Order: sequence, then structure tokens, then C-alpha cells
Amino acid sequence: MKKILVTGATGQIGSELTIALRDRYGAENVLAAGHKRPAQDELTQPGPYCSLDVRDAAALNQVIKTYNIDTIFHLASLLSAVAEQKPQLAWDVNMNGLINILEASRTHQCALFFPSSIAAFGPETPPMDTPQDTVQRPTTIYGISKVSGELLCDYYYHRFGVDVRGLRYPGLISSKTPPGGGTTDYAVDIFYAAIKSQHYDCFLQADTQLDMMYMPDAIDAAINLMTADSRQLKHRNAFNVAAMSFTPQQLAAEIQKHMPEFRVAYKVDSLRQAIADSWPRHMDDSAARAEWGWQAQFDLPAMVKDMLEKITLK
Ligand code: AKB
Repeated sequence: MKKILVTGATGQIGSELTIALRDRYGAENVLAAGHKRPAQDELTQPGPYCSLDVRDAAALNQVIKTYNIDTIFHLASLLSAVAEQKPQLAWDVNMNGLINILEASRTHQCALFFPSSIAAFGPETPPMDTPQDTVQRPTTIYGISKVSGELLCDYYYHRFGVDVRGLRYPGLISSKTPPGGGTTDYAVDIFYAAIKSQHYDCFLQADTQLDMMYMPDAIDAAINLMTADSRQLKHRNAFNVAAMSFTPQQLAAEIQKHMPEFRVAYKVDSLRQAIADSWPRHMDDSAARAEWGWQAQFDLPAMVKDMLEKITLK
């Protein structure tokens, strides 16, 4: 029987992953951990919850011992735009948090999932069909923490045998939980604005193309990688995973097929535009397909239809 700890469980990925894991393994076997305790009505599903700062190694070890944890999904992290505003805090949470989690995984023999990002690439990386193994010279503190995290995870696997696996996520779009301070947040905000006021002021340029993924695929990717046969994995960490790649203009046009009156204006935020310009446009995910059968279910039209249906119902 698995005993799972999800850090960052109240965040964008964490709140949905916790639900999916509880459905699969039983609510009592999935411990949700967040930095701040959410209000009772914000807890999306019944099940154990604890307050945990991943920078506190003693508290982390205590939680793992108390709940007999054998698997960790480590999602606690600052995203790109917020990290650029608070680089020291981003390094502290993203790196010291990860090293504590890796050490705890080594000590308590836990399997570990670590999400990397398209941010782990930089302006010198080939932007189209970005290879699995390529130049990684990110120019953001978030990207630097992600590429360092990828390397640390590989190190803990090769040096100590920790079963740590991970993905490079594109921008994630969810109908349930809002994102928290990323560069790709526009692709979620746009839906709420479309439904509320038929108008959206986009902070990225109309032609900024980025990889994106709908949350149900992101959740499946994490669970499928963690349950994959380890003998088939040549990379283990930092798998490129892609689903769809679009610009704000293309996303707006797809929404307009359902809402012809919807309009977008472009009021570019230079910080987030510079971050987006340093990221690849579309990753090659053939290693994930070959090694553990990765296959996205949602493309742009399917995602837009589902998002509009779900958000309208709220
Ligand atoms: C962000 O925009 O910071 C994240 C990411 C691409 O990792 N969504």
C-alpha cells in the first residue's frame, strides 16, 4: 500500500494531483502538505492535511516518519514571474526545499517526483522541436533552479539510488485552480475574462508561441511516469512532455469560435515577455513517448471547449 506525501498540495498542480492520487490510492493514504493552511472551504477534498515548510528539514523528516511515507510528489516551488521579483526567496524555496526532499527520500527510501519546466531551457536552446538532451542555459532564476534541480535529481539517482523521476512541464491550464505567478498564466486568465467581460488585456505579445498542456494530461503524465516500469526508463528525469503549442492570438481565435464577441487587447508586460522570449516554442517529447508511453489527450480545440464548459458552470 502506498503512503504518499504531496508538497505544494494547495497550488495549481497540487490541488488536482492530490484529488487524483486520493481517488487512486485512497484518501487516507495521500497526505496533502501546504506552506499555509487553507481555509476549510478551500480544501477541495477530505483527507489528511499538514502545514509544512519544505525548507524545514526536521519538520519534513518528522512528517515522513509519522505518516510512513514511501512516495513524494514535490510540487512546492515559486513560479517564474514571482521568482523574478523575489530571486533570493525563489532560490531558498526551490533549491533548499528540493535538497531537503532529496535527502529525506534517500534516508527514508521514498520514490520521488520532481516537476521541471520549459523554463529549464534558455535563449541558446533550439526553440522548435527542442531536443530532450540539448543546451540548457536559462536566464531566469526559476529556470536556473529547475535545471539545477534536474541535475540534482540525476545525481541522487546515480549516486544514492533514489528512485527520482520527473517531467519538463509546459504552461499548464486548469479549470479548477488558478496559477500562481507564472509567465504562462495568461492562458488561464483569458478564459475567466472571456466569460466575465468578453474582453482580455493580454500581457504577452500576440505572436508569442509556447508549449501548453491541459491539467488532466499533466496529472496523467505525473502518475504514469511514477508507475512506469523503471527498466524502460533511460532518462528517468526531466522528460520533455508536449501537448499543444500556440500563441495568444491563436488561443483567442479558438475561444472566438465559441464566443464571437470576445476581444483581446495586447498590453505587454516587459518582464514576462522577456521570460517567454527566452523559452522554447515547442519541445520534442519522443523520449517520453518511447520510454513510458506518453500521449496527450487534449489538443487546443478540445481544451478550449472543455475549459469554457467547466468555467461557465462555476
Ligand atoms: C510559469 O509560467 O512559470 C510556469 C512554467 C512554464 O513553469 N507555468
